[in-house]
Amino acid sequence: MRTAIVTIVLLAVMMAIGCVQQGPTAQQGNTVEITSSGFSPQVLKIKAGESVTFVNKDTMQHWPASGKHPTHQDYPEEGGCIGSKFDSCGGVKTNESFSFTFTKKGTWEYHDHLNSGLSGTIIVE
Ligand SMILES: [Cu+2]
Repeated sequence: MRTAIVTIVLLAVMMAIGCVQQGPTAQQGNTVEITSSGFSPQVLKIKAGESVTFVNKDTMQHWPASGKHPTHQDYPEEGGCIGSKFDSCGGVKTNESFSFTFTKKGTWEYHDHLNSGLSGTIIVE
């Protein structure tokens, strides 16, 4: 009985430590905010396999998509709606977000398809 309790407590402690260690990486949160002045940060460096969440903090809709306008094929993965798979496939509304997982290494420029003057870069290492 006592051994069982000790085992359970040990397991709980190990799980807690596991969570603490995983926390910073799991919740590192590669986030790009979109405001009326554009994407922030302008350049974001991540590792292959990580995802980036684009959060719209503006009152207008924004459409993150691979550069370059109008072909949108810089990011070399097929899919999406206007060229590359790196494409929110529509305007992201206020306080909504779009997440994309980057598996290809490289320097990827993207833009707001609804306002092609706004752009940013994701560097995947
Ligand atoms: Cu475009």
